[in-house]
Amino acid sequence: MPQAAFNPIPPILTAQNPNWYILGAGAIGCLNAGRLSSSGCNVTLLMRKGTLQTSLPIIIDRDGTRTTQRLPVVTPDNCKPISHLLITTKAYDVHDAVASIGHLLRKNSTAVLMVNGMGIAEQLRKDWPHLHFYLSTTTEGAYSIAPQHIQHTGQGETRIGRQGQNAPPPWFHQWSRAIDSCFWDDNIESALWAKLAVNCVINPLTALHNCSNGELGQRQELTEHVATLCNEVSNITHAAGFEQIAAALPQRVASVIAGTARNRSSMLQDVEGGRRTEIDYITGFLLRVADQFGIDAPYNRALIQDIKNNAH
Ligand code: KPL
Repeated sequence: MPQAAFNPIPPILTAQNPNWYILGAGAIGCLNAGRLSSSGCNVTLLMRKGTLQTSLPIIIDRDGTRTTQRLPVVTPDNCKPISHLLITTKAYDVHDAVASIGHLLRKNSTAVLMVNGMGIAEQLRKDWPHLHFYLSTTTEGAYSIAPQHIQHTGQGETRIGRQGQNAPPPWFHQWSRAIDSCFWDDNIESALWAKLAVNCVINPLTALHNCSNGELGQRQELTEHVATLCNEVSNITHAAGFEQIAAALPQRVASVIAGTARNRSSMLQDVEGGRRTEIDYITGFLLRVADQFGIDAPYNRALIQDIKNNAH
């Protein structure tokens, strides 16, 4: 495979170009660590206590080309104070992972949360009220082949925002240069909900029926499940105040199914890999909102139970 190697000279730290610590070196963490680093950002991987390596190669395969970059590694025991953090762990690991580095975070440290599902930011804001949290959602296609070795399967879009902040912070300029299709979104809650609604339909169905995203649009018994689920998710979405997202949901789901037809959803990959799924932060979050509005959601309730019975 053709190789492209990057060995950037460490850049000077400024408010526009701070040192980014990556918490969660899975597919999305490595993809963004690699891109930020190759565009000249200082990037350090934050690994678990006990990690002995002081640097690790990040390998990204894309369209038959391999890019390898060696990035510095620190652990919570030997890390300097953190001013800028990117969180890319599994949803259910976020809280403990942040707690493990809590002593390194400073008043007003910046943390970008790029995690599947919803409901995590509220908890983080409660427990670390002094941090500046930014929320992010991405449609990048990437999966891990081995630790820190990822396959980048599809160019997606990354949106970042912070409630009540219209203009991006100084560091965002560097991100928009480093990451293709990376946008500042002054309505990030809507972007997160739009992604959540799609994930509520595609992820549990593909995980339960062990099928690719595309099969949801092809097999008749599955297209019926998709329609029923879209209807229920759309009602809850409407009640939560996202009327446009609710109205467009069936078309949006159909277009994601077509656009990612050969993908296996992240939830199906978790089930196949014997890992815990993120269902509590996807369907589970949706059901908590349904309860607030007194909406019956029998189909979603059955799905979450099936996933927990069969896959956890
Ligand atoms: O986000 C996804 C996921 O798998 O988690 C979709 C959009 C369904 C693509 O597979």
